[in-house]
Amino acid sequence: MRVRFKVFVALVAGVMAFATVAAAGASAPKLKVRLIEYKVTPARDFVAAGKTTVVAKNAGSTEHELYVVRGDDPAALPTKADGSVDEKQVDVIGEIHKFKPGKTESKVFKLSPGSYILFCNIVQKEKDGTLESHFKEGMHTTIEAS
Ligand SMILES: [Cu+2]
Repeated sequence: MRVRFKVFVALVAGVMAFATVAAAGASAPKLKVRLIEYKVTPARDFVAAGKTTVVAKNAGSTEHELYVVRGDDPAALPTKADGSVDEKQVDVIGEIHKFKPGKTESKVFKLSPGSYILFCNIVQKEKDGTLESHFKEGMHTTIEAS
């Protein structure tokens, strides 16, 4: 009887722990973002201020990454000679590191009210030796947190 009760208590505790974890995950709303050459396409261009889980899918055929920085105009971001954004001169909120085609990566970002630019900052060397900046090719978008 006593052993059974302990097993029962352990089971209840387990279920409660699972429910807590599930609830914590559910509390950060998701924003799906699709990455292809050379576009960043979010499911919507607004989120509630606070924590957002960005779920990025690499639907392209090369590696991509996703930076989240403060700002409302991609064209106004400071760039380097190769066309990529100068990460040291912008207000970086966070980054999903580069990942392979077909994969999905997610990360929680804490966004206070305001505008944010989402972009890929990979610079690729082409076969002919030229450098190709994904940002320069148009891999960016703007979202609003309110
Ligand atoms: Cu890219």
